[in-house]
Amino acid sequence: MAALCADRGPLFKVILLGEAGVGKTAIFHRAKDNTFNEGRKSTVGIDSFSLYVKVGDQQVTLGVWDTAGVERFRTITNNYYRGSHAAIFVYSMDEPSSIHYLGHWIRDVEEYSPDAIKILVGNKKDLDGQISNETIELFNSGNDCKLNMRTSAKTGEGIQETFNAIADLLVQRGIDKDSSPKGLELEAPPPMVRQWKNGCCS
Ligand SMILES: Nc1nc2c(ncn2[C@@H]2O[C@H](COP(=O)(O)OP(=O)(O)O)[C@@H](O)[C@H]2O)c(=O)[nH]1
Ligand SMILES: [Mg+2]
Repeated sequence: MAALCADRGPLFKVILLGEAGVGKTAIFHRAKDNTFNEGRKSTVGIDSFSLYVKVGDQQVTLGVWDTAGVERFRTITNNYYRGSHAAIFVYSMDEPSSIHYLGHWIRDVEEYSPDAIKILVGNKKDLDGQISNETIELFNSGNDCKLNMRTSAKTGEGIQETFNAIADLLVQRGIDKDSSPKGLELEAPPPMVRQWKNGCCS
């Protein structure tokens, strides 16, 4: 069962993965405080925040984690994966190699967090797409991804929909499933910064 946060429903750990430069941190900040900062310096370290989402009558908390740059050094720790309920695999719509490199993180998730739901996200939708739908579909079905989304952290398109859909999937899968988060995510998510409810941001 997912951990219960007082009044915030079950807590699900959601991790962002993908090559450096695809926009993980930009997605993180767009979801966290609705900002996009083109010149943001990449800081090294792991960062997280709590996102409150309503699925019908069910309040859930997504503890969202960003690698915050450590993927550059291939030093993502097992703790980052451990206990995650969903993994968002981000590639960049304008960089074909970025979808192929996702195989590396898919394998790590399958090894360290085999129960995590896999989500495929093509970011930088605002730029010219260079990856065919066939390639995306093939990757999606070949890796058993449950959602295949396109986002732009720059414009905000698709970000809220992605996290709402992840919350939907996690609730559907059954919040009483024996997949309680352990370790880091229980210590870390800071106080609430954002609440999305029935499709509205507040
Ligand atoms: N045009 C565009 N640029 C983006 C988007 N998301 C991120 N970027 C830019 O891509 C670069 C890498 O983003 P970042 O979030 O640091 O990627 P990360 O290494 O995966 O965390 C930065 O210059 C961002 O401003 C997007 O949706 N559209
Ligand atoms: Mg980053």
